[in-house]
Amino acid sequence: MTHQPAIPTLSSADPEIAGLIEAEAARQHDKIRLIASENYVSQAVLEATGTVLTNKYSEGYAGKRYYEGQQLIDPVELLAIERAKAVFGVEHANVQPYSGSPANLAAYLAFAQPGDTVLGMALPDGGHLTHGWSVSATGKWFNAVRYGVRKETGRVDLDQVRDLAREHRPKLIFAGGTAIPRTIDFPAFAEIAREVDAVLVADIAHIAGLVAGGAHPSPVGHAPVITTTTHKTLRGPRGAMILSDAEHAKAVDKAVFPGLQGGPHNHTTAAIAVALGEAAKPGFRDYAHAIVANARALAEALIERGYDLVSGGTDNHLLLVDLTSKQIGGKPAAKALDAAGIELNYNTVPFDPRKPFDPSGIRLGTAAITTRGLKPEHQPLIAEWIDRTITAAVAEDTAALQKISAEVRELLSAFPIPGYRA
Ligand code: DSN
Repeated sequence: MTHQPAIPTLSSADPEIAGLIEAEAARQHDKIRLIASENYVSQAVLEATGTVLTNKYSEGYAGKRYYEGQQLIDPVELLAIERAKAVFGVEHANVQPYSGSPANLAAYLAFAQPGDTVLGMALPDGGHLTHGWSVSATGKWFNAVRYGVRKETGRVDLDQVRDLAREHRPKLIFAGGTAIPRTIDFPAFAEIAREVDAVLVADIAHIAGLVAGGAHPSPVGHAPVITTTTHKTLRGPRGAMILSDAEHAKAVDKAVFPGLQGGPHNHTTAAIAVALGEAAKPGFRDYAHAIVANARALAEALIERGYDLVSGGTDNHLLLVDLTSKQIGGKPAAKALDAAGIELNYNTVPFDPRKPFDPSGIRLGTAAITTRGLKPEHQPLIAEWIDRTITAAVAEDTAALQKISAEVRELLSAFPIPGYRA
């Protein structure tokens, strides 16, 4: 049982850390990973992240660096850029943001001034902290106005977006978020942004792989600026990109460096290039559509068992379940599910009467289980395990959780993951 690629040198040099890494690889293998923002990267992506590229400083951009010795780093970054442009069909790509939050901060720095008004989705309704939520720097340094979802439908209230945009004339409008189970209407957002002369930023962190694989409409041609992480449905390393049209390219690059960041993480850039190479292959389209098919099947199976899904279902990789009718909070449910071998996160639901640290819901996603090879026919069993776990948690039956985790491990033993050899 070993981590892949194997880590023999680390095991003898630092057995304590190596032991934790080995145990984490086994844990990732033994659990059903339903965290909507996680995935399993390929062995090739894993190998690229563990290379000598981590030794190199490369502040600047290809051909204009502040350190010598970029003969091989420039082509790595240029390959990542060219692949990003080809996969998403955009005019410009910056592959240097360290992660999603810095990528979004760069959009503020590029197109707004502190104190300016910005419009983003409220965090409890499915937005992201960096879309202007109060505890984030973006909510403290900008005048953030927030839209949400309609109570009756659980879907983004575009009338509210339009009304707020007309009233507050934001400099930036964010479309996208972290807990949106439905298709994002980029053309409608674009029309609103055009009317009030705002820059529309599409944050596609969650759906980037679906967009790349044609399983969600693309924001290209609607949002001039697109931010995304690279490690969710896109199945790359932990990192981010900003994609844009030619008009906004210079401001984006200046905001990332020197505006916000120092040297790019070249090992990550290489791994992003590898992941984008994978996303360009025809099989990735099948993968993206399979993610959605699995999510739909899981949604149907949960609804059949009496679970309330925000918006009544899903169009993408993500399900948001309101557990109010099951007499359990999201947090105890998530903890019980983890004990039963099913890994997900507790989450607020729109109009949640409970607090964010003890909310009413759980969030599920199917990107990782699809990478593993699980299919729609497995989803009724996963829904059954979830239901049995919730029932056991309410009854405080810990023995039942252990039994479920053994059943989970048995199923998963037939579905290996990259990164671990059982
Ligand atoms: N933490 C990410 C997620 O889980 O959706 C967003 O930043």
